[in-house]
Amino acid sequence: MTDISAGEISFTRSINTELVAGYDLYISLSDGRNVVAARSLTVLITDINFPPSFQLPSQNITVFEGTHSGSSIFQPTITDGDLLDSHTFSVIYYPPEGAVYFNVNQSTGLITSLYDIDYETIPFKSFLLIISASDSLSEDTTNITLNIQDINEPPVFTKTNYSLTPSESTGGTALYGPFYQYTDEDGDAVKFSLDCGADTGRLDIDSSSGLLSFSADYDLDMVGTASQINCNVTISDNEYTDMAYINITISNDNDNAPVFTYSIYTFYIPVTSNVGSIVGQVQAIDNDIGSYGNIFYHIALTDFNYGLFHVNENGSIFVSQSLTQYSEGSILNLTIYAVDIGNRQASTLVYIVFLASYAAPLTQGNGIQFFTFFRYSPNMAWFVPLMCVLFVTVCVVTHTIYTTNCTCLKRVKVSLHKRINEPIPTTNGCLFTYAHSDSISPTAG
Ligand SMILES: [Ca+2]
Ligand SMILES: [Ca+2]
Ligand SMILES: [Ca+2]
Ligand SMILES: [Ca+2]
Repeated sequence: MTDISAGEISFTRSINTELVAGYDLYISLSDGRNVVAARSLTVLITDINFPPSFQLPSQNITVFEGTHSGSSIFQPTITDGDLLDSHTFSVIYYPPEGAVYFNVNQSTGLITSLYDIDYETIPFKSFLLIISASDSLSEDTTNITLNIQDINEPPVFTKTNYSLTPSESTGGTALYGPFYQYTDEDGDAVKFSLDCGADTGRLDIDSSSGLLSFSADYDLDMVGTASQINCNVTISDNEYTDMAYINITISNDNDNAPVFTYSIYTFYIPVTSNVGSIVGQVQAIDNDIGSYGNIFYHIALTDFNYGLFHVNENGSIFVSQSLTQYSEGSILNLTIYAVDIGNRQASTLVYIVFLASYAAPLTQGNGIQFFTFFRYSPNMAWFVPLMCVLFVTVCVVTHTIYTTNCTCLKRVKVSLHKRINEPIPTTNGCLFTYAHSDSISPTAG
């Protein structure tokens, strides 16, 4: 623009950011009536400022999870024709929370992290940074989008030693544990697997929960069954694994009730058995190892014959009261119980048969007691009367012979004074010869 009266030429605006190297000015002069032809004036502008310029107007940058605080993320590239120009960078964040996590260096434009980047906890997965660079005369901007990239992190046991104390049990029984403590930052579902060495087949593991169960009957009462199993348990997110240790101590359970060797016992004793004498012995077996296998015998209080007998700790039955009120051949019965300390029990029936005469009691219950000739009641029924009949018969015969001989002697004495030297026939055929003396001697007739 010119000053119309003086013809002075001046700037109408700043040429600090002028990018045109020169202008031709065409100047004409007028007195109000005539105008002379215009002359040109060329104005050259020196030392033009070249503005800064980002290489790309926008870029997408991946920021991996796990990037540590202070790490360099991205350096935007800027060009400036004025090689000596320095630039100042500024940034606007979208969302504004980006300022918490990222920084743009004012002098260099370098983007760095201000935080350990954790995909799972960072509230936004993408940030837009509008970065401006200025050489104090001009500026340029670029849009940098930072995308947070998840990475898989390994599952980790936060507790690595576990112990379980299940009782022996049947196959399929859950052990209700262990209650694992582990993390997977990604929230991945982990899979469990188990290695118990030679005992691996004894346990099943639920691959999703890690809970254990017996794969088959686990019976500590079987000889050679271990009461301790040590296992490694592994979790996997399909890429990474971690391991923990399980110590399993199986405790003995009272899983066996006593069982009597025989369901019925029969013992034979005389009614004259003394108090305290043994009747016989019953026996039960409990397959549990340890104290659960200990057996106690007793006769129920409600048993009709309770009080007549008692049973000791090894199953031997004894007479507690006089039994003479019972008749020979009669039978009493008892119910004897075998109980373990867990109150599991069994019972057996005992018949006590009263013999007519004493026979040594059998101390071992063999269930069926085999009879001897004298123990078998029917034998006694005919044997005793037969003996009586034989005895009477012998007595009668002896008596008859004796009395016959005496009769002969009496008759001889009576006739002695009447008949001398005359043979005397006897009723049973005996013949006496009278001698001249007083003596008499019988002869066979
Ligand atoms: Ca993971
Ligand atoms: Ca992750
Ligand atoms: Ca038992
Ligand atoms: Ca047991």
